[in-house]
Amino acid sequence: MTSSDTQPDCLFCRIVAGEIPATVVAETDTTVAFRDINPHAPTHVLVVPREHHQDAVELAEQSPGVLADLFTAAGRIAAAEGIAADGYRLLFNTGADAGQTVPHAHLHLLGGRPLGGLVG
Ligand code: IU
Repeated sequence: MTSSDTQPDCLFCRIVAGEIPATVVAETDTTVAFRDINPHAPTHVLVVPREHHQDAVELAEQSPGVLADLFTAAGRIAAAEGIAADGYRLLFNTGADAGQTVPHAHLHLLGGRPLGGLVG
């Protein structure tokens, strides 16, 4: 699958379109951010591009400015959540072995507790 504006059978495209409910915490012209339904930290927000791209690398190749927008949005959300000073984690799972379950690029913003080191 390559990119397009939306994919009708994509869960996150449908959240972006407002067809599936989500707890949206921030929106921009290019991004939507909503709380993860299975949070791994007190703050666990997914920041997604409105455009459909299957993963972060495809997003970087096809819309690098939108990739940057995801990070800018995440930083603003971290500040709004009150976790910017203590720190937070930003990560993309890319592909099956990384545990990517939704093939629409999404930046995880995690914080609100010490997160420890990365584990496999
Ligand atoms: P992953 O990087 O593809 O593993 O992350 C997908 C995330 O999407 C995961 O943390 C789910 O809990 C989350 N999620 C969601 O927030 N809302 C949903 O309807 C579904 C998954 I399905």
